Amino acid sequence: MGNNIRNVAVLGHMSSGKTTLVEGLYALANNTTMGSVDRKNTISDYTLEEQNRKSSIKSSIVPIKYNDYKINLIDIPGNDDFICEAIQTISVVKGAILVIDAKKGIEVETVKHYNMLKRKNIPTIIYVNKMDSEGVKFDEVFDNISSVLGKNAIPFCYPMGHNDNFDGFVNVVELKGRKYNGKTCDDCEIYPDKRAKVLELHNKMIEAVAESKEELMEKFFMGEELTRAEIKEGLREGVLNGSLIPVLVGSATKSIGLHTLLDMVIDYMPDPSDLKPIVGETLDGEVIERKTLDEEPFSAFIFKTNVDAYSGVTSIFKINSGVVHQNDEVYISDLNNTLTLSNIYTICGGKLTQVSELHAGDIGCVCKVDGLENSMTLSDPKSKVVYSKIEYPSSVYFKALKPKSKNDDDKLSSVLQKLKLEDPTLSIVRNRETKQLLLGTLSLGHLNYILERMKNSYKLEIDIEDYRVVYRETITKEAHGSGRYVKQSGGSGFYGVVEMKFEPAEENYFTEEVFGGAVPKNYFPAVEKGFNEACEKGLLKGYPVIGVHSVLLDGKYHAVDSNELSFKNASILAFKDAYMKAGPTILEPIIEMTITVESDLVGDILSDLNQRRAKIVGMEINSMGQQKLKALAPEIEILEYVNDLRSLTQGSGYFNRKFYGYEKVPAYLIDKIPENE
Ligand SMILES: Nc1nc2c(ncn2[C@@H]2O[C@H](COP(=O)(O)OP(=O)(O)OP(=O)(O)O)[C@@H](O)[C@H]2O)c(=O)[nH]1
Ligand SMILES: [Mg+2]
Repeated sequence: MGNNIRNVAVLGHMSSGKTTLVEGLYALANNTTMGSVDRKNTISDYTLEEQNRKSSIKSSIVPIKYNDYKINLIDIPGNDDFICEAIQTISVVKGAILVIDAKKGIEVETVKHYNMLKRKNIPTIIYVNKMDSEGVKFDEVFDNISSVLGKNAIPFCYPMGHNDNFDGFVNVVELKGRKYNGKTCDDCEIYPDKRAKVLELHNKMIEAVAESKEELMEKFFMGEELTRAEIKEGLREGVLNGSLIPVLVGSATKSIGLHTLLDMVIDYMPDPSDLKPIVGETLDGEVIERKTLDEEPFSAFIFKTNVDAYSGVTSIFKINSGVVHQNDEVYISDLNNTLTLSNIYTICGGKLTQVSELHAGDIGCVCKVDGLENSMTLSDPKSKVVYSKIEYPSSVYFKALKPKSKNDDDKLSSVLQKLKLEDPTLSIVRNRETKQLLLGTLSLGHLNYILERMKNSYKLEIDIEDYRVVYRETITKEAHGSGRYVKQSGGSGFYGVVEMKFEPAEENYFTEEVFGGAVPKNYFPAVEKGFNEACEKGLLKGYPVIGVHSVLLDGKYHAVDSNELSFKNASILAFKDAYMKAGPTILEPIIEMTITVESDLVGDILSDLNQRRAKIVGMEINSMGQQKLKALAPEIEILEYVNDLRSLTQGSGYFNRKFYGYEKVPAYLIDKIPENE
């Protein structure tokens, strides 16, 4: 069974027609009527939020049977806010269809998805969709593809149609015409006006195949014809090793080019015998390989999780090796435990079907199994293995969340934890200083989706507000202070007197230079405690104070009335006495950003960063020819940066952020900094 399974991701820019294409392929395979995104009845876009937007948010698995093959199509959202879905799917598939809108050509997300596929060496077929749209000129679209994605792209199909009307195409490999009959396509003659062009493309293709192998090259130059089997084998090798990218044409809404696409998926996408074994580790960290064959011990990788308010958590896995049966016990190293999979399912859009077993290479899922999370490996307890985890981009857009109803605080935390199971790019931070609950997302659009989801599925209404940047205070020069905490009016009293010095340092710390026991040793910890307490709230704006070395120089004590509290309070008073003399100032958090943009946009990006008081600390070109800038920027200046960067780069630029440290706020801005509440 394993050899007859293909897992194929369907990627491409928003609105290029991926969901429609998957819908068309499903209808063709099952001989049913296809649903439509606009009528909100597709298999893939089954959630309320997707139907509201008429655009995919979650990737959907849509298995189809075609000839003797099972093809698990995975429809990916084109929207970059949900890039997590593409990352997860690309981590398990071994083939991809990249959909391009013929009217628009290559768009930002086409390039992003293409680069992701290239990095993982995933064989790819390009499907130029919407060829039925008015005014489409395929030759121009093709030039655009070759100039942006490279010369590897080769037309395996060429459109036909009189008077610019697209009504079919030629399979350039087989030199067969396919004509649309109003419902589907039938074989036909190649239109006379296309013959010369198609032959030229066919011959170029043969030449490319001949060049790939010496024996074929000889045959070619001897004037012998290559056999169909040799041509196909040559093309197949080229597609598998990434040196060829077949370009097909069609229309998903009219079901043009779909049979040919499926045939090519089967002919040119790798079957498990083409694949290198999947590399994992034993529990001792030794490298171990698993072939995607039923005979191997069972292992599977959870690449995706769906959370539903009613049906709970669905953990979706790809079986990397072996077979799994209902009630099998599996080992999970993250839990250091075994679990029994009482029920296993296949999944199609939002629908699960219970099955008794699942085979190597297939995709399946389990429901409501506590403890399972994305990136966990399930394996045969007698043959344990662990696969490496998926890496995600980190959140770059933070907002503070506040439930509209006060009673919903606990609910909010638990719903966020659930949504994070589904989407690991979210981050949830409770800031102890500001008491705000922060949600980190990839963008405003991503945040809005999460809010909509909370409202629709969990009846949770949330207000958002900017998060408060957490400033610090420090001193810039040395100053002395005295503290005297003395109360001696009857009963047991207080007596603590200290002389202290405060000076700028890397971090807060305390030392003493007391001479001759002026302050007994046993009170030093109390003085230090007082210093630490005083640092919790600076006198300038009430922010914590960092970077101060305090030195206890001298003092006085009383044999009866002195105690720890007296010295602690005296120390606080000394700090207060010295603070304003020590040139106090405000420090702001600095974020280190790594920004990746197309090289021609660097000028705009730099001038924008300049206005944000950012310092550029590194610039390099990455392997894709893009500029990678490293910048240090005040956090307050980049709260909305992700949205601004997207508009400056039409969506092609992206960045990562991490906390770098604190730096002094320029004097002219200190007044604008709010008092700490
Ligand atoms: N004319 C024409 N329109 C199409 C074709 N394929 C899709 N569309 C339309 O294009 C729009 C977007 O189609 P979708 O299938 O939702 O596109 P998608 O790539 O899944 O978009 P996202 O999920 O947002 O990434 C819909 O209105 C479709 O009806 C086609 O072949 N021809
Ligand atoms: Mg879609």
